[in-house]
Amino acid sequence: MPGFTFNKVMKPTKEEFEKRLARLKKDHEKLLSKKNKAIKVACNGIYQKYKRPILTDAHAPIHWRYDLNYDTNPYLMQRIGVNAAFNSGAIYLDGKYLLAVRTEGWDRKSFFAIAESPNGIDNWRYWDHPITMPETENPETNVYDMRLVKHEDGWIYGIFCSERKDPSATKGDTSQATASGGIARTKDLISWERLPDFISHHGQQRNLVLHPEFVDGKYAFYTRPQDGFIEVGGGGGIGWALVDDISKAEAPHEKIIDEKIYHTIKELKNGQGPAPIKTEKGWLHLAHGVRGCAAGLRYVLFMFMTSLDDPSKVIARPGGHFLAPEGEERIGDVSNVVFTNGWIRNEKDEVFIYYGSSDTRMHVATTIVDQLIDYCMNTPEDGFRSAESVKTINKLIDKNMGLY
Ligand code: M1P
Repeated sequence: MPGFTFNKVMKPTKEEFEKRLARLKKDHEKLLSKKNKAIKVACNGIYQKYKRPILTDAHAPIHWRYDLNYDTNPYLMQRIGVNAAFNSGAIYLDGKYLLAVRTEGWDRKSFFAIAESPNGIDNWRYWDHPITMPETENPETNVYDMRLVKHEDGWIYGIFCSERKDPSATKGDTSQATASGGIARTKDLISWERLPDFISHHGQQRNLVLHPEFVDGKYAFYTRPQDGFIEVGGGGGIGWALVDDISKAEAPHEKIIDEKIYHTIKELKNGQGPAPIKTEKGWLHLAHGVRGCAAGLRYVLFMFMTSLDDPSKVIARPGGHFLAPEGEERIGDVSNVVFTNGWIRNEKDEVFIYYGSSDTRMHVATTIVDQLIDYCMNTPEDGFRSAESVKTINKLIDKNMGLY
């Protein structure tokens, strides 16, 4: 801690311990209560980014990390470390903005913890305990990226990735893993009922998302088949599957609704972000797209809109990225990544987009529903070739002639 050192050779006295603890608490409170301000310059007019991340490793409560008893921890050292706070599910309940934060420890394991803010932007405070998520009979090694969905059946669902070492990995392969869609439900975000994992016939299931309404009397899921043998769109992408019984969720059929495409921001992978937001013009979707480059993978966010009559039918596809990593966001444990699995629309139709940057910290960007609809319906589509991009720009320039 800057500006404070213990006596170099002696065990700290109780008084020194108390002094250091008081300083630790003061600094932590200062961090938690700091106001976050919108970035005024270089605004794209679509949303507002903010100066500071909303959550970092340092926001984790002191009592999660330090043994606060002088007798058992006289040096007041951290016993448990938090490495990162990112990719959070989000929900608006009783006027409170709540995040199910992917909290990653020094041991690389992620877990979920609820953080609460009065305004959705700053003053985030974790609840006393992280979520104790029940396990299935086949316990996973790691859980992450929860989508919180208030479903019309009355439950709040937490849909997340449940990862295990692949039992078919060859001896000595310590990396090969399986990823399934974990499903749990709750009424209060404290007590959770775990349901069996989602069964897909198309391999790994990260980025599984539950649609908030029944469709033809069934539960509808956005899936993530990335293999080449899916019916539509060959190369995989964001899928769609209907399920009769969520307590035995199995999808024999998945159809692609948003495919991966060569030389786009989603050339390598794409995945649904949070559950879509219903508007009078259609469902607003936020997703992530991944492409490869010399620096590694680049993750950006993009949007699309689907029909109210059929949420699996895309009606608007704005081209290119909606939100990309900038400045500090570009740097972290896994650099050049923005990822989202949570957003909130409040009663004033304001939208709070929560996104993780570089698998390290959490941010918010704010906008309104009307602007997101406008963005989806009026942003030109990707023409897939440079010549088409120039045609699109020229069209706008011609329209603007005499106006600048
Ligand atoms: O490291 C970047 C992201 O990688 C995974 O996302 P995807 O399966 O779409 O590639 C996830 O582990 C995600 O949490 C992470 O941010």
